[in-house]
Amino acid sequence: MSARGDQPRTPVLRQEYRPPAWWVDHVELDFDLDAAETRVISRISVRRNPEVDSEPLTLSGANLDTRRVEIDGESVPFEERSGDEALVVENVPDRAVVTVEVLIHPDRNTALEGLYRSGAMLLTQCEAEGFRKITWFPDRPDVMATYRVRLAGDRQRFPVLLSNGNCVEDGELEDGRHFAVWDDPFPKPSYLFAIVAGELDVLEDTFTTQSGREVKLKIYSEPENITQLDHAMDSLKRSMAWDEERFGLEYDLDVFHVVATHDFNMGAMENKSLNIFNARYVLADRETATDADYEGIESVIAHEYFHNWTGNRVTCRDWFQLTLKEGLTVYRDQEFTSDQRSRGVKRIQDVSALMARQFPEDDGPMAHPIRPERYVEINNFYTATVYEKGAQVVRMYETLLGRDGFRRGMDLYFERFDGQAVTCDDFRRAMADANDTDLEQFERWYRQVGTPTLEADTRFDDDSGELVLTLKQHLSDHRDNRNLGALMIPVKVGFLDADNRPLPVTLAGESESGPNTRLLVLTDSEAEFRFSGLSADALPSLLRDFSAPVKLEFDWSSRDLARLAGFDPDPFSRWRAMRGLSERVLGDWIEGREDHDADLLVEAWAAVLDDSDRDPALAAELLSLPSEGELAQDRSPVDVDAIHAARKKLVQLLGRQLEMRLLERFEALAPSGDWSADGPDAARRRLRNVALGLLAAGGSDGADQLASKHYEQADNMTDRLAAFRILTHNELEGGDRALADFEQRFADNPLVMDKWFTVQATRADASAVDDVHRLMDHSAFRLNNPNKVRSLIGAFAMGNPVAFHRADGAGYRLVGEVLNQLDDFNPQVGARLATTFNRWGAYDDKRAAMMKEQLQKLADKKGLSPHIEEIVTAALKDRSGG
Ligand code: B3K
Ligand code: ZN
Repeated sequence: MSARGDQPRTPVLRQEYRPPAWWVDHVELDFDLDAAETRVISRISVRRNPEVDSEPLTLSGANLDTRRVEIDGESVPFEERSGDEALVVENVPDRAVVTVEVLIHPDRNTALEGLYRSGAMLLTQCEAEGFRKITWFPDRPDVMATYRVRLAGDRQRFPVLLSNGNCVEDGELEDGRHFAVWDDPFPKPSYLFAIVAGELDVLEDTFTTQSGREVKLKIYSEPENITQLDHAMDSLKRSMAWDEERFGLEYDLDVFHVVATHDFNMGAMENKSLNIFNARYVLADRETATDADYEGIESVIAHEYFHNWTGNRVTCRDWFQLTLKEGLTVYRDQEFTSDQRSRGVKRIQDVSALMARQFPEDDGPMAHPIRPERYVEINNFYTATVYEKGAQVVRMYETLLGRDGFRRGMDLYFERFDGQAVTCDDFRRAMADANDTDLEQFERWYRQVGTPTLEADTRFDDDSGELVLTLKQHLSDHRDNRNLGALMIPVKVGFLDADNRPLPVTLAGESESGPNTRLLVLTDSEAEFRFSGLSADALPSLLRDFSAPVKLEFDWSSRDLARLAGFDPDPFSRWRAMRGLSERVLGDWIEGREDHDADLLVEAWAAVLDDSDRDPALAAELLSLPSEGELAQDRSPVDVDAIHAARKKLVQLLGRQLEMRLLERFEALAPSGDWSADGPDAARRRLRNVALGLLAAGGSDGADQLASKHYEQADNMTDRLAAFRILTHNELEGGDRALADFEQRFADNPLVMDKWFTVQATRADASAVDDVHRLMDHSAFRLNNPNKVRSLIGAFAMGNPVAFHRADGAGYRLVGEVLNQLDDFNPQVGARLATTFNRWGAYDDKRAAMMKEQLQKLADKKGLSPHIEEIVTAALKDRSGG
């Protein structure tokens, strides 16, 4: 046996996938739990894979203090070296039980990966490669095994002992200790393994599946938060019912656990039957959670639950296939929310989030396909591209095959692959085979990099009397796109007549008139579509419902955008037209041109306000402006101050010109009955707060009193937070009072204090840098808590361009310094934050140089983590500014 030491970091390549030389059929784990030092004994039943060339058994491990290695009970000598990442065990018989004993140190685990401590609780996070921090193992997703886990620990400190599957035994031990044995009959990859130990309270309920089995549902939190679990429980039950109804998918074990923790690197984790959640996606009550929090909880609970089938029962063969489970599961949670709430509004929110977060990735130094070709650190690829763009790609199957066709594909996918680790190609073939159709060309969506452009043009052919639509597609100029060929792009189109009524869309040559929205499929780099029965002035509405993740280019007049914004039957198209119009006004101002469209925009907003009773949630979406970050996206060089000034001017203009209407809305939308978290009530609150925000920005007389009163009388967090933000961001009279009151009211609630930090970090003023510095010393702030880092530093770097890009570089230095520290103890969270320097090359020379300096400092740091190294190296190589 030998052990290999530190390997240079070379990228892993998708094309180099090889099946494992050894399978693991069964895993037995024995934990002797203690925060300072936990003893782990693993017995893994290995079996040589006859289908690949013989290789010694190679196990992955990190930071393990190895005490013993045995093959079939015979101890084998091993070399102990710190930093070892591979343990190569020679001469293992074709079938054997390998026993390993290691010591690990949860208390010292600041990266929050593997077994770590959060408050008094011990818990695990294994995806993607955290299991190797618990024991030596072939820690890759195509190695699937059944697990039996024995947990032992002090009964007082760890009254609750949980792992995956069913509890098959528990009991007392000597010295005040106790134990529990958990058995998970479903084979799973190691990344889905989990344990939790601690003093937790539980909310219990049951769900009866469609086949009549009763499932115990248990949601755990610290005892003081036990009253805040009802919404999560309700969301879970609705998710379970929805998955049966929509996809025929039933839960498969007798118990389902959710555990909330305050120290978590991301949102939540779908460990088999033991989902672990960031507390912010579990805990809610009226006083402390906003309507957006309620919706977030509902969708993350659903997402992790849905992973039980899309991710756990059918999992990924290798990490390049991540979008197989993530894109699909995001698509499923989006559908769930659409069915529970408003489909049109949800679509707008999802697409606008995609444009705000994923489009910049596609444009930046780390641009990658939804199925990446290479990675250094896989944790850097849990991106908006893999998740959100991946979900759009899944949605295109549904668009192309229809809802029933998509369901047939899903059914076949589970029929073929239940219990297996598979690929995106397997999924695509199931979709194709179930529908007896060819989806070979569709595969290119998994390989293309960047956001494709769809160029559209219309003309009227006088000879034939047909309206002709030309569509052309372009891929971005990336080396991986060379020789890829054309994509298969579903494009939903419609037309409005001169009175803004929808017209039937009939292709030339068809005898019957077509539907009002028509699906065209572009399969060549350019194609022409001819329509009959449309006059030359029919107004095209293109890419309805955002039927493909592309950038659409079409030369609408501002007047036409206003018409679409007001009358298109597709809510998404209305939103995009309204965005187009505001971007035009803002673009003119940013570039110092005179505008021609501001009046048109005011008129369009007035119309939305007048009509807002019908659908207040949609109205609130329509009355939104692109953020400063989004306005910076396609600009180079980015003029931070001009963008800020233009946006501010527009908000003021809208606030002033619409003052009477906004006041009327604010009064009319006042709550009439008891508070409820339901969609319609939340929508009214939302629109009301939009109105108040505009009034304040417009400098309306009395806006400060109105906002202060709104703050003081709020009986829920949505209104209180909105009022606090409006007071602070507009520097209104009463702002200081609200700031102090909010802090004092919620000092004991870390999730609400996160909001308090964010409001201050995002005040668009150069002095916010100093506030952030000061707040880092606040007693509620901890740099070793990811939620705190995100709510203060992340919010500052990503949501406050004016201060982050402060001319003297103070914003950059602050983030650079934080990154330097995070690199030492939580590189995963650090790497995310490091992407805020990605577009350094798009700024003026002075700013570019200062941002680059921060990147270079990190790059030069001795012992820099591979996580941050991968991000900064890519950023430094990229001078284009994206
Ligand atoms: N699968 C996890 C994410 C794991 C992230 C690892 N760095 C949560 C989710 O997507 O549901
Ligand atoms: Zn997921």
